[in-house]
Amino acid sequence: MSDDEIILSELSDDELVQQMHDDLYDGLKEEIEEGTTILLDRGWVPYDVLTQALVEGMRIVGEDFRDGILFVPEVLLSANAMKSGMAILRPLLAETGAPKLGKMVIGTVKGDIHDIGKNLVGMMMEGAGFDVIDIGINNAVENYLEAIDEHKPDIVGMSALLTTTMPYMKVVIDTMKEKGIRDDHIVLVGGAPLNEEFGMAVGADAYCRDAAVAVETAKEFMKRKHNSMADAG
Ligand code: B1M
Repeated sequence: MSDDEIILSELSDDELVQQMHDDLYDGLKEEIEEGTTILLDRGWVPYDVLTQALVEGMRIVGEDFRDGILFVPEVLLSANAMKSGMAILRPLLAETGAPKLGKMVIGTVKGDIHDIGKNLVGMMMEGAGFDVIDIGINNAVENYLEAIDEHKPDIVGMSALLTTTMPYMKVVIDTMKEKGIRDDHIVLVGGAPLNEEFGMAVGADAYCRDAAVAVETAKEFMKRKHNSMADAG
């Protein structure tokens, strides 16, 4: 061991979180796993580890990617490190024993391979009591239709991280309309380049800024759905 090697377990919480931002930036998978475990052992709730250590670290990576300081291969390493931290948190976030609230099919749209945000939304939805069917990345409309047909979800979720792929959400929603199934499902959309106005313009039920908002929005729409079913009955 070199003299200047950092022992993660000897850092204070604040120092460790800062170090995890650096380690995520450097794509250090094992260090991210270790940091995640240390914070949990210190009594941090999984959601705080996720948002303060991992998501914030990825935000910093995103800035330097945008500014041309980091490039795809480096960002891929950061993404892999982030995913390994998320893998530790997933069972903790997903198995809360919450009563079943409904079913969601979620996927990233055609042309887009970003999946960290989608995975995070899926994890948080599971934790809130939704069954989540994740159809992965780069989904053509046919994939959504097949999954809808097979799983009969209450909610269809779409993710897009690129300005070039987000318009594809409209293709999916328009096709659902053509097939006469649009109103059978709650359609939620999300991803960094989207906003409320875009969500409305493509015909979604709601735009969700982040995973926590996705959970709250899904719960709210499920409540409305149950109320309208009760009124109809
Ligand atoms: Co990409 N990339 N990338 N990238 N990448 C962005 C999106 C970019 C903003 C970076 C930048 O320039 N600042 C930029 C897009 C610019 C634009 O379109 N305006 C960009 C680009 C340009 C590209 C490539 C074109 C680069 C190239 O090849 N030259 C290429 C495209 C590949 C493709 O998809 N066809 C590309 C590739 C990659 C990697 C493969 C290296 C990697 C992806 C790895 C992976 O996902 N497995 C990657 C990454 C990691 C990023 C950044 C840095 C981080 C994205 C991320 O994971 N964020 C990103 C920069 C940024 O977003 N600021 C960037 C963390 C995650 C937790 O946040 O995904 O926003 P996010 O999810 C949030 C919310 O948005 C929301 O909730 C989530 C959690 O709170 N949400 C939903 C997301 N989906 C939802 C769905 C819902 C609800 C809420 O459904 C109901």
